[in-house]
Formats: sequence, structure tokens, C-alpha cells
Amino acid sequence: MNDTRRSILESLADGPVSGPTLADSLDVSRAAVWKHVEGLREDGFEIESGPDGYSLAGIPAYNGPAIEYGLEAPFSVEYHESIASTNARARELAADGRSDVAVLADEQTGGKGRLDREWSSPSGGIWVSILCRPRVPPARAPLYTLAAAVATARTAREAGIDARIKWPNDVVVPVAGDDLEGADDEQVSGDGSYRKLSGILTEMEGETDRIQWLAVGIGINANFDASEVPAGSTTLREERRRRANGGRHENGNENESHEDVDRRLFVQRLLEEFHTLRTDLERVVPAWRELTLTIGQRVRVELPDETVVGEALEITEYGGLVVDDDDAGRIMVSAGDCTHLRPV
Ligand code: BT5
Repeated sequence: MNDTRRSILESLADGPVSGPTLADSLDVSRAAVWKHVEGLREDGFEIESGPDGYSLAGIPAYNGPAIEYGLEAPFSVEYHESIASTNARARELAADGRSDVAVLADEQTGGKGRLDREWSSPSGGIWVSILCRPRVPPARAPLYTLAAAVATARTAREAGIDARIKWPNDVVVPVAGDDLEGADDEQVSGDGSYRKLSGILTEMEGETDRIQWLAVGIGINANFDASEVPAGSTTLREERRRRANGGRHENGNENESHEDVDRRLFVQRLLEEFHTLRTDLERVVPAWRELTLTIGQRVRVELPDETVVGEALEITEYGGLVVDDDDAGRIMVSAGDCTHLRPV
């Protein structure tokens, strides 16, 4: 959003302001004010004209300008109703030299998980890629993925959901012991199973000693039913419904639900949390440890050429997982697919 439009919205937030007053305070012509007001209306802002001037009667539910309005983090927002993959778009923007852009979409038609897996991204989700250019060596890149997991879990917790982190990059919701229906028998947390709420895919380009750009892609199942994504997943809507029903799961047939989150506010909090963490990387791992279910669990970690099974002991300063492997003893793994297992 351009600065003049941002200033107009800020002025209108405190009550009606006349066109001439806006023109004076912004040092633009009255015609320019009118043009910007029309532009804001086209973006979905409800701007009424009354005897005292313009007033702001409503903001759009979810689009780029709406997310930028009131966002307290230095990202510009590019929003698409539908796109193949926000990560692919972030890569294009990186090639154009851009930075600090959040690419968002209501729906992705070619969402990607790690190792080129498919990521289901129906309409109603939060599909976002944050493009940035941190001045750190590539070895520290995993901290941005961990920061995204912390930011996601914290924001979901603010929305009333018991979101936790599974190493390295999944945000999951533990399943209570009496609600195991549909949960994978093998995937267990300390007190039952878990369902996946969010996944993160970080892509980067760089040299040995410097990151060129980094795109942190965060997928959060938000305002749709869990039946739209693979078994073993959950959504914000589903979890809030479950909570409202006292823990029982009930299927909803409607397309919209009063348990839906305000995606605009959710994304703003997510970007703000991520920004706070990226400016203070020392705090990322301690914050991650507080939210994880993995440490102390018996885990299986699938690596490209081997599988490690044992107790997860610790996370290293750059996000590696230390496992006490049943055969090989203490091993550090830096990436892989991790499953929590039932204790032997
Ligand atoms: C991930 O991969 O968890 C990373 C997902 C990143 C998605 C975001 S959305 C915004 C940005 N743009 C993109 O194109 N991608 C990023 P991984 O750990 O490999 O998990 C993938 C596996 O999760 C799949 O093989 C499915 O089994 C499962 N899966 C697919 N869609 C899912 C969903 N919506 N919710 C939960 N699980 C899903």
C-alpha cells in the first residue's frame, strides 16, 4: 500500500476528516485525495462520505491492503486469490531483487511440501511465504524455520489452540487420550497422538558465507474442514469447534463457521511474531524448546540414507536434533522426517 493511502487510513481511524483537511495534512491536491479514497474503496475499504467528511466504516476481510493496514512489522504484502505456490512466487520476487515481502494466497493449486511432496492448500487456508535477506551465514538458516514454527504455534495458541511443535518444522495439536479416532496408531506424543496443523518449507540461495535470500513458506490449515486435507491433519476451524463442543468432534457442513479465525488478524500476528524473532535470533531456540513435544520422546527420524530410532535428547544451537540411537548411541541429525513413537 502506498504511503499516502496508509496515511489516509490512519487519519480516518480517529473519526471523520474532510477532503480539504486531508489534502492539507498530506500535502496533496483534493483531486488526489479523492483518487486515493476511490482506490481504497476498490481495495474493499468501506469509506463513507458524510457532512463531516470521510470516515472508515469497514475494512476488507482478507486481502493485501487489509493485511498491511495495522501491520506492525516491516513487510509489504502481495496477495493472490489463487496461485500455484507462494514459495515459487517468492523465488520470482527474489530474482527481481525484492526483500521483506510476504506473499499470501487464499488457495494454492501447486502447494509444495519438503522433498517436492504435495501440500494440499484449499481456499480458506493461510498460505504465506516470507522473503527476506538476512545477513547471516547459511548455517544459521534453520533458525528462520524454527522461528516460523514458534511464530505459528504462538499465534495459534493466542487463538485458543493447544499448538505445539514437532521437530523440526511441524506445528501439531496433541490429541487427548479419549479422542484417538482417526489418529495414526504409531504417531504419539506424551499423552496421546497429534494432528498436523501447519508445515513449513524454507528455500534459500546463498554462498558459503552468506545467504542471498531466504523464503520461509508457512502453510496453516485455517478455515476449512479437516476432511479437505490428508488424514492425520487438523485445522484451526476444527480445533476451535472441538473446543467449543467440550472436546467432542462434530462435523460441520457449512462453508463458513463461527469458529473461523479472522485470517487478517492471524497473519498480522504471525508476521509480527516472526519479525520479533528474526531480529533476536538468540531467543529462537529457547522459545522453540518451550513449545516442543519432541524432546524426551522416543522418535524415528528418517534420513536420506539411514533411519535413527531412539530418545530425542536435545536441540542444538542451530536446530539440529540430538538422538540417543538404540544402536549407535548419541547422534546429531540436522534434517529429516521425524515421527514420535510409543515408548518401548
Ligand atoms: C511441509 O512439508 O510440512 C511443508 C509445507 C509447506 C507449505 C507452505 S504453504 C506456503 C508455501 N508455499 C508452498 O508451496 N509451500 C509452502 P512436509 O513435512 O514434507 O509434509 C508434507 C506432507 O504433509 C505430505 O506428504 C502430506 O502427507 C501431508 N500434507 C499435505 N498437505 C497437508 C496439509 N494441508 N495439512 C497437513 N498435512 C498435509
